[in-house]
Amino acid sequence: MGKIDFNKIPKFSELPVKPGAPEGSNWGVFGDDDQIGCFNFLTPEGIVEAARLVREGKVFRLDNPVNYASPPLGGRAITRHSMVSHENLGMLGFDDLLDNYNTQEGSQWDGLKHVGHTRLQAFYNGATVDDVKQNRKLGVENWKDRIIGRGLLIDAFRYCTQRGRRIDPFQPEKYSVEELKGALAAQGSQLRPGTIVIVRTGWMQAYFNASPQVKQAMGQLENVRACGLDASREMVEWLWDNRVAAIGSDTFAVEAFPFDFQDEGSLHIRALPLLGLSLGEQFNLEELAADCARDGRYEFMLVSVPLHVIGGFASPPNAVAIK
Ligand code: UVW
Repeated sequence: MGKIDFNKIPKFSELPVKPGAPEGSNWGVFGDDDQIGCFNFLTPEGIVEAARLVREGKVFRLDNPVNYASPPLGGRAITRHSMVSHENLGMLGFDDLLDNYNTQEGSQWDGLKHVGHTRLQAFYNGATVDDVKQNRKLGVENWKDRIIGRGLLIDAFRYCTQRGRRIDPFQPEKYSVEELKGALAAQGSQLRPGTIVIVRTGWMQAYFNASPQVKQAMGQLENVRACGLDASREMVEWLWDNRVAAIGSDTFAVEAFPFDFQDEGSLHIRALPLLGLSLGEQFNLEELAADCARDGRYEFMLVSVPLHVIGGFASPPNAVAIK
């Protein structure tokens, strides 16, 4: 894919552009060999623009520490951190060992290999199950230097609760496109092509304040309850037509959970295999959101450097917002 001309990217209503591609898919838009999907919207020019948003040198880490959720949500493995000593070599030196580490144990970007289209048995851009299992396509190594650009926080929780909506983050309550637009307008923020959108739903704050019993229960997938984005066609149309590069959030699955894993209307299916739009989950947005509310500036430079794992299915974001 050469230099991107945003004006030539088809609208959602014009998709699909490739004969035989599924409805609601952008397969082929970035080329038949493309492996990064909507991260194509992040460009060198966009990085330069994003760098201009750095004015005070304030840095906010967006991922939680490994093992922040104890136990990890939904049955994912517990990472065992131990030490390797080099004292036997006459050196006062140590290494880490991380055993049993699941790249989705906590804060994470869902990679484009993470979820495919079950009925079609296909992943983004038509990659096959074998392509994915044999590490031929769509691994997170394709993102190794791609997730840098303009970030924009949409504090949907703040906006909605200030207007009187009572939200229980531990219920599968949904934020609509209209509410996201309302929050943007209230913040004075604008979506621009090539933005990494980060939505604060209030879930992470609720988790931090939850009792040990509630946290223990959410170690099992059947007990996880989480608010999130409405997974409607209108939502993905809005994201695509605004050339959103990725959508992160402070909730469990970006979309409200539970959702039916077979449901082709879920955001996991509409976004990952059909649009190559990565979902960022369990981000910690609390300090960033407080700062944005304080200074009224909701945009920043976002730098996220995923693990450089060939064939990886997902990655912790290793992300910072810089203002
Ligand atoms: C789920 O829906 C289980 O979310 P994830 O993307 O973490 O698999």
